[in-house]
Amino acid sequence: MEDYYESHKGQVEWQDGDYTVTRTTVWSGPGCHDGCGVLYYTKGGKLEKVEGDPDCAYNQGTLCMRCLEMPEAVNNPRRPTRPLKRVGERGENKWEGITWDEAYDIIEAKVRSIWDEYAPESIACMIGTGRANCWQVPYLCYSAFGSPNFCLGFLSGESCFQPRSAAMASMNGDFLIADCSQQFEKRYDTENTEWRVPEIIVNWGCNAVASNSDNFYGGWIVDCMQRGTKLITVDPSLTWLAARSEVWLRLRPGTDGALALAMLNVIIEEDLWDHDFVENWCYGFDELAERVKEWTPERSAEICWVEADTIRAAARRYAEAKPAAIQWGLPIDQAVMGIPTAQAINALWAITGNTDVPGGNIIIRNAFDQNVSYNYGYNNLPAEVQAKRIGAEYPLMSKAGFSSTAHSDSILQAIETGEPYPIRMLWLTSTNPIANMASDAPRVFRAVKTVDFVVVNDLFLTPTAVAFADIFLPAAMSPERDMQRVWWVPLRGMKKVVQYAEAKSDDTVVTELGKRLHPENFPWDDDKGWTDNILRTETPGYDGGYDDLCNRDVWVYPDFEYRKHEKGLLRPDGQPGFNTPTGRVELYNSVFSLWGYDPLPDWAEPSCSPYASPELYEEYPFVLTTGARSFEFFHSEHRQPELTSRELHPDPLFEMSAKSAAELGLHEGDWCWLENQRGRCRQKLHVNPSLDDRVVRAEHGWWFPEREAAEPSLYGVFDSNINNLLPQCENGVTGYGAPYKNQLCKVYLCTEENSETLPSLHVTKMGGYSK
Ligand SMILES: Nc1nc2c(c(=O)[nH]1)N[C@H]1C(S)=C(S)[C@@H](COP(=O)(O)OP(=O)(O)OC[C@H]3O[C@@H](n4cnc5c(=O)[nH]c(N)nc54)[C@H](O)[C@@H]3O)O[C@H]1N2
Ligand SMILES: Nc1nc2c(c(=O)[nH]1)N[C@H]1C(S)=C(S)[C@@H](COP(=O)(O)OP(=O)(O)OC[C@H]3O[C@@H](n4cnc5c(=O)[nH]c(N)nc54)[C@H](O)[C@@H]3O)O[C@H]1N2
Ligand code: SF4
Ligand SMILES: [Mo]
Repeated sequence: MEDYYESHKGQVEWQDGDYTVTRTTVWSGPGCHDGCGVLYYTKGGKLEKVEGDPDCAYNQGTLCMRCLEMPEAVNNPRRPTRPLKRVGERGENKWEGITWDEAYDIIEAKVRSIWDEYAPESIACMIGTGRANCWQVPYLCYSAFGSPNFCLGFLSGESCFQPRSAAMASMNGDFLIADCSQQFEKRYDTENTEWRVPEIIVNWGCNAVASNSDNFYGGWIVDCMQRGTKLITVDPSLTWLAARSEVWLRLRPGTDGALALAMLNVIIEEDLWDHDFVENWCYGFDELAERVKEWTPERSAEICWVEADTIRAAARRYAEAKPAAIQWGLPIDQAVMGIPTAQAINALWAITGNTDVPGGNIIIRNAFDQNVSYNYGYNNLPAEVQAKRIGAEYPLMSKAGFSSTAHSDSILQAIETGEPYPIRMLWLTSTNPIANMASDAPRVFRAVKTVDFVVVNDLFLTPTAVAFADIFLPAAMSPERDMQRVWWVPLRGMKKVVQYAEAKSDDTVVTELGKRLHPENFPWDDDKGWTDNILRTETPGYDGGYDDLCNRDVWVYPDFEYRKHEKGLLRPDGQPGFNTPTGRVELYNSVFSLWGYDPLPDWAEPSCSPYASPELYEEYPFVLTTGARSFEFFHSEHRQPELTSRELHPDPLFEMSAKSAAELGLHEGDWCWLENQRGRCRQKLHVNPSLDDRVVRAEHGWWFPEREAAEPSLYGVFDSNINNLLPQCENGVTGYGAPYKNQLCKVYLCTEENSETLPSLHVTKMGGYSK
């Protein structure tokens, strides 16, 4: 077999018997945050097989199951073939097939009437996470509709990577990620790169082998382990990585901030910090030291349900290892204290001298300084329209370019109250909020029903599409798209190899609609033309266009330097230092103090917890964490019964310890109700012997494409929806962070009597939950 791949080295396309083989990059949909190198095998206009590209340094021939099974999704009989117009009531699932031109006519007329009768900002555009439309839809919002209101699909507190990003950007002037050599095409070759194997990697609330989150491929951690790296894992559950760790910190969900503060305490009290880096490159160390004094391991041990000596051991091991990297995940964001927790963890790698060193946490930007993201096209908006962005009152969100989305919870409130102004139209691309993204699904269900006009652009008819869409637009999948892909490195080409019915790519839809509304902002002909434009005008370090990237390079790695702060590579003025007001890593955050926020890391109890709400805890005696990623699913995707993913994971699962299950008389596989003061849902019990007896871990994103689409069923979307139990609009003072991973619940067996009214009926027809 090796000869086969050797013989095609350097080729972008070849024949293998009846198959045409194309070397390119995959990127949603179906979704994922990553862009692995693939070989697509097509025959007779159909995708038949996908292999990992052994020559691509990113994934080195490996693939997750979801890419291996991609033909099942691409050729899935449930995919809508053409644009649809709603003919019945919302929720009746009655549609008429229309042409793309008819769909654009209807949308254009609606947009123009909103422009005339209200204002462009009454249109809001939302997307899901990290898929191949995260610059296209912002551009549509700002540069075609003329609205500043772009955000994720009701993601409460923007709590997916944005809290961590905003904390990092304000402390360091840049983003940092764990260094597993991913920025070098030569990868683990320590003779020819400056990279060093991390002595320790901390998996902090991140199960990267399942999630591959934020363009970090989990397999890299395993590659490092094979080269000697030891692990520390911070997770309530004994994950695959936790089980292979030197230290496992089984903390109570929602207490990461308290743990990080205690680790800082140990490192400072025991003089394990890097004096050279702190004295030369950090600002506010004394204030930080003063703040963490009270955070003794004993104090945090009580809060976190982890032994004080284990906290000490982890702090010492991390601080003494050289180099050491922290790979952190979503639970940091998904807490009301998300921002201060991220500050604390960032301080850990700063004071131990692991900032931008080989094998530490490196400063990374997009390849060739390409800067198209959530802010792409924002400058086409007049200043007075920018000022109307919903959420502009949160300076961390709206000032200094740390992030440029509207505030999702405030958009929900604007829909509900008409304040500060009404939202008349919603554009939803690649998001299925009532199945998944919204933390309070029933509340969002009721709110979106009241919006005058809703467009849903998706791969499948989802519960969101059936419940709200006036127009549905069928989206092209990954092998049906011509575009480019960047998120950190490398820069990658994406080449179309098949066409499904009338589906169109997100780039094509945005271009065609944009040309009707603001042609001056869309000076390219089509998707390839747009990609060409981005490569030639927004990617200063790259010398090619679409054709060079897709047909010559496939992927390109820019040069990479460590210790950029020493070399004057970070600041616009070319001086050494970090791109912050003080030029240093701000342990004491000077812009936070300017805006009236606490400049130092801190922690407080989640509002629903054994200690903050003891009366609730009496009734709901489990701490509930939700949404840990599985290998089979990407959020609400891959639930179609034709997919191997669904075959291997047919039912929604929640986990509790064997002891707790026994005490409640429950057994593996029992269908149970999970319930709290807000609502309930049913999932199947999977005993997880590693959990603390007081903790329950439940899945998110469940709907059942095989069930009735029309309401009240709505594909059973509320029946097993853990987001019946979560609040919306409970955010940190910065607007960031939400308690997705720290709630309370009780658990009881499903019986015929207590299952008479299922949640989907209760929510869709009886106005139930989240009152
Ligand atoms: N297969 C798959 N991959 C995905 C996704 C998917 O749906 N499926 N989603 C993508 C998205 S958008 C994201 S944001 C990432 C998220 O991916 P990750 O950052 O890995 O986050 P999670 O999987 O939510 O949780 C990681 C681990 O945190 C543990 N945990 C739960 N609560 C807490 C807590 O309070 N503190 C700590 N320290 N740990 C806790 C869980 O037990 C779990 O093992 O994954 C991305 N990748
Ligand atoms: N309880 C709980 N809830 C959570 C989480 C949790 O941990 N716990 N995690 C939260 C997080 S971090 C996130 S990021 C959100 C994610 O939420 P979303 O990103 O909104 O994920 P989905 O609900 O799966 O919706 C994505 C939709 O996009 C479609 N799609 C995929 N690729 C494409 C494409 O290329 N083009 C188009 N047009 N459509 C496409 C899919 O078919 C799917 O219907 O969920 C959040 N919800
Ligand atoms: S990380 Fe996994 S699912 Fe994502 S692109 Fe790579 S192989 Fe596919
Ligand atoms: Mo996310």
